[in-house]
Amino acid sequence: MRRLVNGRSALAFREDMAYDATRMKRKTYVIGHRNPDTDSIVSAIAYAELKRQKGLAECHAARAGKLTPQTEYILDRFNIPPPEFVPDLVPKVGYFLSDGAVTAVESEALWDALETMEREKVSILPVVDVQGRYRAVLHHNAFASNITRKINPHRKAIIPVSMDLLLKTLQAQPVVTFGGAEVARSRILVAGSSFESFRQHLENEIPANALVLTGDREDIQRFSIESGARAVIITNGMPLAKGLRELAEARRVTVMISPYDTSSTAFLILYSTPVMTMADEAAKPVAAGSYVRAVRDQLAAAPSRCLPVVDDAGVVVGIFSESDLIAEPNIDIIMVDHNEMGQAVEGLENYRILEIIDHHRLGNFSTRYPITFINRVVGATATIVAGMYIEQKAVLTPGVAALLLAGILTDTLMLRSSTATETDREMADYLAGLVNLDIEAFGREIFSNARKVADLPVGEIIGMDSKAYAACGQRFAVSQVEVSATDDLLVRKGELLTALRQRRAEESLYFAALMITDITSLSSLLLIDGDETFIKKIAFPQVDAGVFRCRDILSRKKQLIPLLIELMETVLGVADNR
Ligand SMILES: [Mn+2]
Repeated sequence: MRRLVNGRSALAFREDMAYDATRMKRKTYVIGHRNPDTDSIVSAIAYAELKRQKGLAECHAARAGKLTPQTEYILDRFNIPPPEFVPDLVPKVGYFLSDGAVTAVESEALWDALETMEREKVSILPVVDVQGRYRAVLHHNAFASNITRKINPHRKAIIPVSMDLLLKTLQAQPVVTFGGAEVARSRILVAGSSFESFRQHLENEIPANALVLTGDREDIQRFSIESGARAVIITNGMPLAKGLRELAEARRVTVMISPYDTSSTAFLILYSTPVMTMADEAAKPVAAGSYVRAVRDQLAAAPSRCLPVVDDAGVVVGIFSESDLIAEPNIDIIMVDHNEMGQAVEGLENYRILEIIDHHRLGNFSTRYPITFINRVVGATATIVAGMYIEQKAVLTPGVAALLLAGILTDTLMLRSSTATETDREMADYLAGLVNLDIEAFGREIFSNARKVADLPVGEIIGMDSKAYAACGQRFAVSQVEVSATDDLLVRKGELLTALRQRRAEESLYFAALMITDITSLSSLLLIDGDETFIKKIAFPQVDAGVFRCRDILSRKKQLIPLLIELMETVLGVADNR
C-alpha cells in the first residue's frame, strides 16, 4: 500500500536513482555574506523576488546571520519579513531526499508490504503508524531472521494474524466472520489425517487459537466448529457442509473459503501476519536535519546501506541511501554582495552556484561550470539588482523599491562614500521617486537608528558587520559600524580592543580590526589588534594605543582594505596570487 506523506504524492525511492527531476523539489537560495549588512539582506530579498517573477518559483531569500538593528529597523518600517535564517549549509540528510517515501502501515499484511518492496524496487521499507510516524523497518535480512526465529516448525510456530488480514491475503470468501481486525496469535492445524487423529490433535491444542485447514470433510468441519476453533479455512474453493453455517454463527467461529490448495493456503497464512511481526524494530531512523557527515557511520552499518529519514514529528519523509552521497543536493545557490568563500555561509561550496551578483573585489574563486557572474564597480549590490529589475522589465513593488533604496543609502553612507558612483545616485533618485521618499530625510532616519549600536555588547558590535579576508598567506578580519557620533563608542575602546585581541587569538588572525565610521563628520576611527611590526607601520594619526584616525576614509572595501593589504605586502612581501 502506498502512503501519502505530508500530502505530497509518494514517489518511489529507487536504489539505482541518481539525481533526477522526480526528487524533492529543487530550491534556490539567494544569500548574502555572513554577518549580513543591509545591502546584503535587501539584495537577497529583491533578487529572489525578481527570479520568482521570471519563473524560478522555488527561489527564496536567505540570510547567513543575525540582522543588524539597522536592517531590522528597515524591514519593520516597510513590513517585510526577514529572509529565512540559514546558519550553515553543511549538507543535511533532508537535502538529498526524494519527494515523499514509500512506507507500509504497521497493521498491513506482510504479503502486501513485500509486494510493495517488489513493485517499487526498494530494498528497505519503513513501517509506520497510521499517522505516518516511524515504527520499524522491513528489509530482507529482518525478514529472513524473523522467519526462522518466529515461524519455526520445530517449536510450534505461532503466527499473529487477524481475520481481516487472512481474508485479504488469501483472497478468501467469507462465510461467517468474527474478530475483524483483532490480531491474535494462532496455530495452523491441517486436517490431513483420519478424523480420530485430527480429533486428538485439536484436543491437544487450545481450539480458540487454532486455524483449521480442511477440505470438503463434513466431520472435520463440524468437529472444529463445535470445539470453538478460531477459524475454519476450507481450501480449494470447496463449500461448507449444509447446516454448519448456523452452528458456526452460534459458536462464533469464523469460516472462510480459500481459493488455493492446502499447502498454498498454509503458506499464505504466514504472510497474512502484520508486517510488524517481521520488521526490524531495532533499526533507528535519522532526522532530516542531521548532517550527512554525522550519519555516515550509521549509514554504512544500516541494512542495505539505507536509512529511514524522519521529520521533527517522527513522520517518515524518505530514505537516505549510500547512493545519495554521490547525488547532487536539491539546493542551488545565488550569491549576492560577496564572492569570497571566506565570507560565505559555511558549507556553501557543496552546492551548485548559479549566479553571483556583487560589487566587491574578486577573491579566489573558481567553478567547474560556467555561471552568471555580475560584478560592477558601484556603491551597493542593491544598485545592480535595481538595474536588473529595469532591464528585465520586472515589477518593482513599493516595498522592494524602498528596501533597495535603503541598501544603496546604507552601503554608500547616504551617497557620501567614495564608493558611490553616478549610477548609484541615479538609481537612488529613481527609487526615491517611485516610493516618494526624500533621500536625505530617509537616510538620516536610517542612520539615526544606528546610534543604538553604542549600547550593544562589544561582541555584537564587532560581530555585526564583520568580514574575513586573506592576503599574503595570512587571514585578517575587519568589522565596520556606522554611527552618527563616535564619542559613545570611543569611551568603550578598552573593551573593544580586548574583544578584538580575543578574536584574533581565537581565529589565529594576522590582525583584527574595527572601523567606526562617523557618517556626520565623514571619517573613520580604526581600532586594531595585530602583529606588532604591522601595527607600527600604520601611517594614520594615532589617537591612542591601537586607535587610529582615518580622515576621509568611509569605505572599508575600496579605501581601507586595499591600504591594509598594501601595508601587509610591505611587511610580509608580495604573495603570489593577487
Ligand atoms: Mn554591499
